[in-house]
Amino acid sequence: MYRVYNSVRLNVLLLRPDPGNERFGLGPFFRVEPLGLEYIAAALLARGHSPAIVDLRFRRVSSWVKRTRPRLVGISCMHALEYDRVLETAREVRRAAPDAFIVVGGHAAAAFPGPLEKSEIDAVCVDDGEETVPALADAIEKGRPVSGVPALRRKFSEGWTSTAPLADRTDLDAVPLAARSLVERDRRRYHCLLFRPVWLVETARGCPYRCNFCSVWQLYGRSFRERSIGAVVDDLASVGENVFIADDLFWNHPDRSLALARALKERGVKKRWLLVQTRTDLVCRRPDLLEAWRPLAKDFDVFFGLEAASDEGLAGVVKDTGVWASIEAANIARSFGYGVTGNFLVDPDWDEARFRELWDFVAEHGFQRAGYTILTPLPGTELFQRLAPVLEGQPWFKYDMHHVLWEPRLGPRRFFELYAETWRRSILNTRGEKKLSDWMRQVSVADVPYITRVLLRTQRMMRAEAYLKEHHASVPVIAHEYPSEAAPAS
Ligand code: B12
Repeated sequence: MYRVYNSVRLNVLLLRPDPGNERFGLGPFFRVEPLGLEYIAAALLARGHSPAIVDLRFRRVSSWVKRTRPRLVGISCMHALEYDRVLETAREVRRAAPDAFIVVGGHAAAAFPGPLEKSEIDAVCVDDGEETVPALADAIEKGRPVSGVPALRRKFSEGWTSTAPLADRTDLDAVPLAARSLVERDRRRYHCLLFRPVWLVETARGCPYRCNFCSVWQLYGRSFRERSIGAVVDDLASVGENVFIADDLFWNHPDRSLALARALKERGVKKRWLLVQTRTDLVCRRPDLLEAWRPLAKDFDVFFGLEAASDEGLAGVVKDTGVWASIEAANIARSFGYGVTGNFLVDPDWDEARFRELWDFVAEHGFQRAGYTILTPLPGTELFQRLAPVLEGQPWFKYDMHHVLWEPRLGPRRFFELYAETWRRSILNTRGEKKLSDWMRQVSVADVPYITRVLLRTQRMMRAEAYLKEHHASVPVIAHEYPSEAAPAS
């Protein structure tokens, strides 16, 4: 545990950039707090430093640089689609604070730092940030060389080099609680579809499975780490009533999951809404976990990586289970009163028959609440390495799993017509089974304008032309919009 200092030592500004591309996919409906930065901020506070967190989806960077006068600036890069926007943010910081040290970290930065090794950035963190960022702040404050700080790619006169790795994977209990107070000013802006405000909570990190499209297990070497039950109970007891659990694989450790459910009940924790992500085969093996957890929230959604409508499709992405599990897990979850949602992958290699197979599967098993992403080789995966020559020159904003990075087998027009038709069969199509008016009945009057805006935005996923327009773009189309209600409060 860290020593607690009495005096403030270094001003550190932690930035969550605007991803620049939330035109498709989950971005518009899921806007969540920068939890990784909040854990780093808690580690900095425990070492006597003075961190501020600024979410650039709602605020402007230059005024916050002026206000906080940081000597160290950390920028998060969670998704590969954000690389260019992160570089742009670093340039803005550099202009406003020429002497600040700029470090980038977060999932995509750690999994594949190459695109960030540019002159505007000083270092990239290639592991979790709770140990590295405070060590970096200490080094900068004391004028010690950065080469002694672990888990960095760092810029030096002749290029970029790596510092020593962390001795061990960071113990998640080293920083038991995130510094949530640093983002409270934006709390009302964090939402997941109908639920607002929303809190993001992490109980465990990593995944031991090996799906070939996922960069998480490849970054963490298939490890799985847990926060202690006491820390999770304290955290869940302190946050509000709508909670998205960030864990890559919830319920992975059954005994601990049962013990956690018991401890939460004893503490009297009950939420309005909970969302967890997990695997279908795990639910089939252990329905008792779902039974134990269900009373902990009024509405409880479970998100499955459904991926494919056939065993062959699942084998193709190394899912290590069959479609029988998708069907059975959905039945089990529904029988306990869970909302079943999930995601299917659409492969640019598909012919028409594969689309129809997916539509039939969705209709037969009632998966209309699922979403659809295009199979995309994400940096940090073996798939990406293998396809690197084909991917050369594609702009990063296209790595949002709603673009294709090479010509699809059916040609772009037909492919996107069928992809848009796939989305039209989802619950998000306001011209489909669930109309805009049905959505409105589920929200408070005050939330009607905002839900209408989000839903209208998602309708572009049902229009082939919207995808085709971007498919032909070879340079990033970066629109910097602020939601009208959230004029930058800087
Ligand atoms: C929450 C989440 C989201 C949320 C919110 C994201 C947001 N816009 O704020 C939503 C649901 C919107 C989302 C959307 C998408 N997501 Co997402 N998401 C996650 C998830 C599940 C959890 C992240 C998290 O908060 N973890 C908990 C915190 C505590 O951990 P952390 O963020 O990793 O932070 C630690 C370190 O990374 C590091 N760190 C973090 N920031 C910084 C900064 C500095 C300076 C330093 C030094 C260190 C550092 O230290 C932190 C503390 O240890 C991750 C899974 C994952 N394991 O990363 C996927 C993940 C990041 N998402 C992914 C993907 C693919 C997407 C989508 C494309 C999916 C889709 N279907 O559309 C969209 C893209 C949206 C968009 N257009 O921007 C992939 C990214 C793959 C890649 N290489 O690009 C991941 C890894 C999931 C996966 N299994 O593949 N996502």
